[in-house]
Amino acid sequence: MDNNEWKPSQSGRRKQDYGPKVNFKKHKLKVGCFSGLPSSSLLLVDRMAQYSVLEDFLPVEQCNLDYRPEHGSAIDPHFDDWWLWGKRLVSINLLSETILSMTCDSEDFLQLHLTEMLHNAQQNELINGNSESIFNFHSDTSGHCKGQRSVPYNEIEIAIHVPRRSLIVLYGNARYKWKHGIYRQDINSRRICSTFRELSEEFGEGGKQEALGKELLDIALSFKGVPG
Ligand SMILES: O=C(O)CCC(=O)C(=O)O
Repeated sequence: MDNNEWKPSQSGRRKQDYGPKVNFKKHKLKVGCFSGLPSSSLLLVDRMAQYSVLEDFLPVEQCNLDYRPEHGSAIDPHFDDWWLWGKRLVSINLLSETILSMTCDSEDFLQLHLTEMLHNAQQNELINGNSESIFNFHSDTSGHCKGQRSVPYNEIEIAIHVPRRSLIVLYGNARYKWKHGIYRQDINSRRICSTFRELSEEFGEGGKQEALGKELLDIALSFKGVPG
């Protein structure tokens, strides 16, 4: 990757983009000078298909992001575009580990159920008497102690440890309900992330823009790309 140019991006990141030309605000998409994903990704994309969740995953875009602690690199919590990109976002995490932070703006409540481990911790706290109870305890009809707590989604942050050289797929609620982001304090040394994106249904079989979708896929999967 370092043999190709890195372009400055937002929040202290640099990027290399292999993908079509897009105007997200106007919902306009064209081939532009897109020449395909890079040849180095052929093996990666092949390997992805070995996982059932990615069996039919056909990316039309690869975006490489370069994060460095000395540049304060980060990415604010966000959703990836819903009009253009499809149901799965696939990222490969390179050079160093990080934490992917997931947050949700919903004012609904999530019902948390006490696990055995939390139960034990709670018992310790009760015995030592040094912490306030965070769960409401009650006994069910069989006399077992149960703990539950309702928490607004917007007060929850899920920290996902992302090891070096791992692949993560965001789909379902992780794609459409929860935002994802990376805080600058979670970049401890240079980190590169390659994100692969597929097209949405509008560009698939039977969709309004099927022909453009097919043209883009043919280019992407020729693996002859140079960064745009
Ligand atoms: O660096 C990452 O793991 C996340 C990248 C990301 O969220 C994006 O490119 O939209």
